Amino acid sequence: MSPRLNRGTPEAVEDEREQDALLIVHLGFGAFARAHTAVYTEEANRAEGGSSWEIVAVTQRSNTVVDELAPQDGLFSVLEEGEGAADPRLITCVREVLSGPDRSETVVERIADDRTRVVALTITEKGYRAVPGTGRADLDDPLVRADLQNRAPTTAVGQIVRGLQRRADRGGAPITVVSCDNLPANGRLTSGVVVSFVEALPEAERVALLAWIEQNTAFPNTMVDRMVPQPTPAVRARAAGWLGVRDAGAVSCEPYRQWVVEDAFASHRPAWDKAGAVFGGDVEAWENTKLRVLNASHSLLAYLGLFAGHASINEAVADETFAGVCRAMLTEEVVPTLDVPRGVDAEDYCASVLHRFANPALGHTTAKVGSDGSQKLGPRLLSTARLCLDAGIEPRWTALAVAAWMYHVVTGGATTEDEPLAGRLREAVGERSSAEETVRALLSCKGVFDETTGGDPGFRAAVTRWYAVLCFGGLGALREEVALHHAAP
Ligand code: CS2
Repeated sequence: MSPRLNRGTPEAVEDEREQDALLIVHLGFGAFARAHTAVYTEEANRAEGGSSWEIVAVTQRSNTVVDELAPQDGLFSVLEEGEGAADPRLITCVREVLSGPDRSETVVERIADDRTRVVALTITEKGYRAVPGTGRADLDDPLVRADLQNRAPTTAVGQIVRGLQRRADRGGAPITVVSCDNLPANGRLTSGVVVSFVEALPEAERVALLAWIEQNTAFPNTMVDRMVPQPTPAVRARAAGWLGVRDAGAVSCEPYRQWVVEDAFASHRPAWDKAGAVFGGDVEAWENTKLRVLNASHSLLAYLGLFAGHASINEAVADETFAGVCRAMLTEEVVPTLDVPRGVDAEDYCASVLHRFANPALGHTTAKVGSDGSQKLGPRLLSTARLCLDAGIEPRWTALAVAAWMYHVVTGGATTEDEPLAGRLREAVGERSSAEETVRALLSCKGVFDETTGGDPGFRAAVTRWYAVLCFGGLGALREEVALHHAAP
């Protein structure tokens, strides 16, 4: 077997560990973090003329990333794929890789460490363990409950709070918690989850900590964008070809990347702006636009693609019926109810997103984008449904996306591996056989649908019509039905 990438291999940039480097503790260091946030940090360091920021990479549940990166001293390569791709690059700013579940005490200690000025999060929607629609931690979640008692916490919120608590006890420097997940107002959500967790602690711990957090911790909202598929053996083979050594941590991504960050930091931050991040932009409008255009279309194409047997997003968007559905959803339902950021042309933005989806080299799978649907539907699609219903627009295409998700759930696509509410959804559906009963049961699932949207008779009727076509008509019938709707005024 060929040798493995590490800081001793000649291909790696040999640089001394900086004694005075500041730290970013990154919770959830999966493929996205490696191809997005770490790339910005690497470039920011370079722009500043040295490695002034180092990342402590923490995994959430599995140890795969530790196994990939720890033997390589945190080094890995990032390979852009498709039109406009830059040369591969080696990322050198990760200096420690920790298993969150196994090394929770160290994680807490790193967050408390005075050199740490940023905690970054890419923990996915479900990692926040929030009660949907409330912005507060789910205190009924067994792991959250355990962490309220626990000094060696396993949840992200538990790790952050225990780290801040230790930091406060030591009178540490202010710190910023930067959420990089696809959720509206992700900073506000993180702050709500952290504060509600602290509020549930015993009074002796609670009062001083709340005051410290209020004065010393910032939670800026951010919008992150870059399509990063699950790394495959082919990606690792390409990296090895480039490096001449094995790289188990290599990731691939599209050339495009964007990061809009609210300029509200409590203390130092990396010069991410020098790597292209935009500070103080129209963050809220960007978050909503990206979620309701890009992520919504992504989910729509994923579920329609899974239905039709398309393995990747680029295959799904090459299917004219589905591309047409996507364009119709954007033009008829999303854009009329969306406030785009200043200076952005909505049509151009939508077209650029569909162009990015068509990247044939990316291999972004419909299964991956379709995972965790119960967590993604709300911010991506149901917001549009609600706004359309309020504006008197029938959200027929958004309803098709929801129906296709339901089909995916009912036909067994949503396993416990890739859907946190799999058990609850299965239970809700039970033995029901009619389209109407099934749709009604799923629309009543709290944690996915709120009462106003899930309980709206017009929305239910639209979802039921599509669901029946998917279940009892098949692909041909779906294509015909879509054509009829396109022809309808
Ligand atoms: C995708 C996102 O997996 C998914 O749900 O929609 O990860 C998407 O690729 C990114 O948000 C693009 O920025």
